[in-house]
Amino acid sequence: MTIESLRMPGRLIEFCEQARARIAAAERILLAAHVFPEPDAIGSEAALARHLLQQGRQVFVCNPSPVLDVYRFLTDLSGLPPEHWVEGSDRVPEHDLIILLDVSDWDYMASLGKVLRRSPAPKILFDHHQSSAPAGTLALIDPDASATGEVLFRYFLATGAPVDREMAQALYASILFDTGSFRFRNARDETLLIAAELIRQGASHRETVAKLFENESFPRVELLTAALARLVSDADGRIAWTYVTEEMFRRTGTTAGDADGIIDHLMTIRGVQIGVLFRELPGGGVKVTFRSKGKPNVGRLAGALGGGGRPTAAGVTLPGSLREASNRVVPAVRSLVGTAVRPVEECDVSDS
Ligand SMILES: [Mn+2]
Repeated sequence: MTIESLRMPGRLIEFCEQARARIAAAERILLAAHVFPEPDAIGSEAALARHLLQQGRQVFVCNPSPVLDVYRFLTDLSGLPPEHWVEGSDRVPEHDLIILLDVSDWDYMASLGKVLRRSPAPKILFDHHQSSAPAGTLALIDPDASATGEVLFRYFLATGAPVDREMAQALYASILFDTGSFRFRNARDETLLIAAELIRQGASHRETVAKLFENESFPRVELLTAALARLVSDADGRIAWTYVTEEMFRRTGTTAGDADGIIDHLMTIRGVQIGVLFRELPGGGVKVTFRSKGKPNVGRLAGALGGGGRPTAAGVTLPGSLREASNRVVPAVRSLVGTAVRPVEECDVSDS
């Protein structure tokens, strides 16, 4: 298999033609991703921003929540001045085209989603989640792709767009992050082929690993320590779950996004099929993140709760307290791994 032999389905060719037409007709292009943007979202934004700058477009990136400092190296790759990376829904830059990355659901964009949804500008979407595109969006969704970065690379390949060293670096970070350093099952032969091509184009594997996985701040590790101190082994070891409270964020000087990655530690435990992380959100409500090693479909579970995601990685934001969220979610996870639902009292959380 060579990079030239990557599947080029008819829908990709058709998408590329229409996307190019929409981009050609737009002067000011706005890129946006989901809440708590992580390296797949940010790396995709950076690579696409750079591509659009090379096409002489004016580009802004507007995310629902801030980019964490540890991921700033990705925004630097975009070639955009820092003031072109904005957040929140208060001052959405003027635009005549919106390109959504790594998100197919307005609800997963907090208040920014409400604003962008109402915008009369045409919309394009690149995503890899098992989901359907919002109405009126020209979408390229490949649920088999490991990352949105992989979907974008195919777009660049199909349109003959040059991928420079910075774009390669940003896309490599997308893929490395969303495959868990090629550990998850979404790391297919084509993923590795694309990763190899990105290295050939100048991406550094070692540098990306160091920046993504050997770059924790002390407060983040303190938060991890607090979360692991509350770790619960459930359903005879098939479920591992824990939680982070507002108090833990305050005490360690971290924010909700700093809890990203904690769930990966739960999945390192032998016998665990599903990991669940609850995090209290500053504005109220609880973000619940699910991981599965394969068989139990947490995407369906999250969907039933009003969220979404892939079979092995999904999430939902629930209203109410941590206790209410865990009382609702833990029994549902237990039934997913085939254990009888126990009384809710047993899955209570406490801050003591
Ligand atoms: Mn992704």
